[in-house]
Amino acid sequence: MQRITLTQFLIEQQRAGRTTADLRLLIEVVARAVKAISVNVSKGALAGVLGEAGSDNVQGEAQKKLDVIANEILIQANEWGGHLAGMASEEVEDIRPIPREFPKGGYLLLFDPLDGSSNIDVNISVGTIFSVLRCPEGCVEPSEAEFLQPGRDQVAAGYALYGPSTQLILTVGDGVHGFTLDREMGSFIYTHPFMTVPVDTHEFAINASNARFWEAPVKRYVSEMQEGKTGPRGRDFNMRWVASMVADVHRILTRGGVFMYPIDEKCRAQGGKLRLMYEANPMAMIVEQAGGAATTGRERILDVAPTRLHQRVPVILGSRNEVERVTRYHAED
Ligand code: FBP
Repeated sequence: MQRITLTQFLIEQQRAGRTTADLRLLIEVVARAVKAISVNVSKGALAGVLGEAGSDNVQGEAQKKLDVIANEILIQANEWGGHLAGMASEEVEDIRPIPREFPKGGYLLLFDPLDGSSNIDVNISVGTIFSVLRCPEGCVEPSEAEFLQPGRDQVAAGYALYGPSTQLILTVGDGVHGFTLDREMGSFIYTHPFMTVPVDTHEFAINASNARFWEAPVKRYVSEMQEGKTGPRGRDFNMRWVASMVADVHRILTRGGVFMYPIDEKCRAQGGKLRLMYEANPMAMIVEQAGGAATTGRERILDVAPTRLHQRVPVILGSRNEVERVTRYHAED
């Protein structure tokens, strides 16, 4: 089979009118940054990049050295790129304007530079998640308000998975496509066309150590699966939890499943655990584009009206029939 690179794929998308030249070039800049992050992640202790950075991020979480390195790599690459009006990062409190010395573009980029930070020092897969929005017409100096657009207005979303191989998973609104980094060529090769999430599954992912804090609908849903054949579901289920959202979602894109980080008594005050703008929204767009579903338990994630840049939301996503079932349990509650 002829090997197609990410560049060739994106040019084909542009020729078919499914993306603009600027969006294509923006995605290429993000892909280049991902390659540089992949090199740092894979070097680990050899490059002295493991462990704490000695600083906290806007969420009050201790930053890992790789959180800071990945954040800097993405910011430097994209502020120079010329396709953005502004950026927002999990690691930075306010939006990041494009410095005056660089040309500006019509897009807004939001990202979680290194997802799954708790797994970095134990050599388990981590990732980068990104979301692309249009900057409102006529706005040259966007403020936080311009970024607060519902997820359904994303023009592109993707994630990189730094695992045994480095992969880039992408949607520009025409299905979900996967690329694998060929380290010798230094190029992403098109390896997973039109990824789809099976509508049914026997696998669920949730941090079960929070069970005592869950709301009744989630307790009901999970206990029915744990009862397996002997319970109302009449079949057995298996559980997986990597604690890197990117790795858990990638497994679901590859073989199905349902991922849950629901609201519970532990995270209710902050509205949830995962961040809407650069974790939930991009993953929800990808999962929906792959035929799956994504809700907060009560609302479609892509319809949530954002109110703050770093707001958190409950997340339930994956195989459509399971997401619809647990969402129905919330409605029945
Ligand atoms: P960050 O690492 O970007 O802060 O992401 C949050 C996250 O690590 C997700 O990737 C993952 O799904 C979740 O938190 C794990 O939570 P927990 O530690 O409760 O299992």
